[in-house]
Amino acid sequence: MDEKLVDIYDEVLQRNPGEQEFHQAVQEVLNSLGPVVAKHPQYADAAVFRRLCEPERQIIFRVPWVDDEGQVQINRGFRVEFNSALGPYKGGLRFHPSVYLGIVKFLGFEQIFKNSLTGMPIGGGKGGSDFDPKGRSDGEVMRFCQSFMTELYRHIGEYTDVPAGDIGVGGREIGYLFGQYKRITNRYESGVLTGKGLSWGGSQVRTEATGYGTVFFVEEILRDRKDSLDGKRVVVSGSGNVAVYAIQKVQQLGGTVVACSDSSGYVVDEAGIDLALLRDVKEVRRARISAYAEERPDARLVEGGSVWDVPCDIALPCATQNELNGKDAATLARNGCTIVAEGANMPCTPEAVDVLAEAGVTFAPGKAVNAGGVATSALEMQQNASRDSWTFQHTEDRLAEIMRGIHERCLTTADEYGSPGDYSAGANISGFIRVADAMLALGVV
Ligand code: NDP
Ligand code: 2IT
Repeated sequence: MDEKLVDIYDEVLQRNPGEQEFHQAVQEVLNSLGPVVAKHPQYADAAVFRRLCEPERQIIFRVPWVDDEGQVQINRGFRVEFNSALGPYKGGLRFHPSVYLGIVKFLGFEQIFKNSLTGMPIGGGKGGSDFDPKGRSDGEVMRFCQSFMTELYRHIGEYTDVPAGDIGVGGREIGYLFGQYKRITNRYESGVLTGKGLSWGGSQVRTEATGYGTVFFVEEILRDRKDSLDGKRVVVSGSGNVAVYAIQKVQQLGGTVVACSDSSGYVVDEAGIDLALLRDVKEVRRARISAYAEERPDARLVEGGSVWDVPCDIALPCATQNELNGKDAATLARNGCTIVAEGANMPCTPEAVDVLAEAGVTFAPGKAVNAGGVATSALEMQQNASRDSWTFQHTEDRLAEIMRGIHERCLTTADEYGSPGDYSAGANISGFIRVADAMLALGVV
């Protein structure tokens, strides 16, 4: 890491004790920015690096609600409004028992650079709660969402902060959140949340966007090698929103997804994942991945172990942070995998990234690969602002064009700053420069 940046990183460690994921995300970005410090002293002079590491605003609140047994439950809610130089804060809400300030800050920090990289007018933020939706009834989820929004509503708005989904937050939760926002404010302010349903202000393709965008990015990597997805063996981790639509797009483009997972284990299905069955198990029944194996005689369920043990040409981690470690990376490389593209946020550990680089496996980071989700959220905001709605085809074409642009920007910037072919350097530097220039223009605020 550049000398000037080492001091900043040390300060981040001191000021944010115990927030391991946040430290990891900051370190990864600062590691890439050495050539920028050398080339553009104006950023350090205006303390842009230090300002970027300190969220503009952090909100932590109590979320009380009553469960189906009549018991009062207490969760903790978060919204970290990280940087608004490029537009209103934008980023998802995560409901998962592991959520604490360090996870929300890592995600909010990543979101600044990801959103910048899309070229769209959106700042970076993230929120969520340690609420665990697993095993909760619709009524419990609704009451939780209503209580969460009863505090959050005062901090958000179409020109202020625009949340969306993430782990544990999909169409059902966005519906309950929007309903409560509308009730409290007495405003049908469509642009306050994205990921809405199609009949009440949502955009075509938003549901599919992160998974589709991930695969569009991989297609671009392959196109550069004069190759395509046709006939490729792909392993996807997770079986949630991002995973399901990544699987669908790989299949549409002629690849075969031979394995996917959830937190209880993974399934191997050499004939290719049956997407209709997977969606029924995960989206309709909200069941465990074992239910898939029970209904597909040729599929094999593995509980424990790592989905990355399954040999593949392309690996798409689409579940959660730090789910692919150095050992997994070595296994993938040994089995002939040539591309690891992050559908999730920071799923590869730093050791995994190093191992992949040494083995010559192409690594594409989440802030570039999964940016199609938030980019399509920005398209949803555009449609809401103009009270328009576009067709599926038009919106998917826009998404594909945005992903091509991000891929191109990563490679051009990596070249320009002396790391040809390094997608991480390209994404971090390109994302940084756009937001840093805006911060310089807006003064010390
Ligand atoms: P979902 O809640 O729809 O699915 C999450 C999937 O990951 C589930 O299969 C879940 O398994 C698994 N998972 C979650 N946490 C863990 C864990 N701690 N250990 C093992 N498996 C886990 O979330 P999304 O698909 O929306 O999000 C997946 C990833 O993609 C996240 O990193 C998210 O930040 C990122 N992302 C999402 C975007 C979006 O538009 N939704 C946009 C950009 C990035 P189980 O059901 O067993 O918990
Ligand atoms: O990590 C992400 O980019 C998301 N969860 C999507 C954010 C959004 O505002 O659509």
